[in-house]
Amino acid sequence: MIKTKLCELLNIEHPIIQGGMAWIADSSLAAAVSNAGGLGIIAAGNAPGEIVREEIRKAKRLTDRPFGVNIMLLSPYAEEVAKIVCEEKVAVVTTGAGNPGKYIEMWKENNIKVIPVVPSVALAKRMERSGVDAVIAEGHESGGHIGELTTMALVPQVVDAVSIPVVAAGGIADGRGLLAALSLGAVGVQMGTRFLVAKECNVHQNYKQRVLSAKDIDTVITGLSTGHPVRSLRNRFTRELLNIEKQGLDAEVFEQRAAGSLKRAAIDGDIDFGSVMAGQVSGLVRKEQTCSEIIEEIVKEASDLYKALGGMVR
Ligand code: TUI
Repeated sequence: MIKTKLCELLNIEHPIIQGGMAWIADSSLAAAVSNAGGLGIIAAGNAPGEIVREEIRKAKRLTDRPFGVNIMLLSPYAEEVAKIVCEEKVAVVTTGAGNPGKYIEMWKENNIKVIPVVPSVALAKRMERSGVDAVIAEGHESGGHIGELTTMALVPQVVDAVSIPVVAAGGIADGRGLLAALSLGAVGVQMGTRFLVAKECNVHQNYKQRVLSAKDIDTVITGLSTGHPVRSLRNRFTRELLNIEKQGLDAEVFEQRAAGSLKRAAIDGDIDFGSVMAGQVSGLVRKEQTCSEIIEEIVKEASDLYKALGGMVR
């Protein structure tokens, strides 16, 4: 057993949050993670509010434990989803890809626990001043939309800069990662890639297999030149995007080419011409397991390792 402030804050058994993966993290995955004692998250992504409401209601039928909704702030529907989580009395909101400042008061008035993803110390401090409950410090190793700093460098700097709990994300997929995160001063971890291959995850089987067979060096970053860097597994689609960037074509051509690409891979299973977003830990993720097996294995690995280290350090 590993008990931290995060377990108390969110009323969960294990200090593990599932990452909010657009087009991937639905009510089935979120409820499975919550039923396994972690915090499951439904990703709103670019979905209209009513679709998200339906997923929230499905999750409530699948679990009586707390779960959360991730709001992707670049979405045209972010504002309506921000209101719907209040109407549906969701326990936790996480945010990504922007500053959620203008919604925080409304969420806190509705007793929602608010945990934004931050890529920097500056945003972590701003979020603390706005009254959030915790922050997720997400490193460059993550899949999807990424910041510049690595988890190893970012997490302890955020821990030193704020007094609220800090969750570590990016490059974490097993018990070693969980224990390392706790050593950096985090109160828990958020993991996306490991849960992407969970049995209860409805992402297309081609996507799962691509992650399961990935090597350490298979991820690549596109979009650095447009200001929206995204990490995904190298394929014909990323080669084409990088070519557009190399030719110095304008951001509009790039965005047009990228639009709909995550859905193409995650729903349609087109892993050649779609965007297979995944973290650098893809090479570490080797088997499809239930969410319960994943969480139990990680917690056991971290606590066994902690005991073994206790014998080594004098
Ligand atoms: O949000 C993510 N990961 C994502 S979102 C996503 S959907 C998407 N698809 C294509 C292009 C863009 C998004 C896929 N993966 N992770 C959390 C995260 N948030 N990473 C970095 C940030 C972040 C960046 C800047 C958070 C706040 C921020 O603030 C800037 C500001 O306005 O101060």
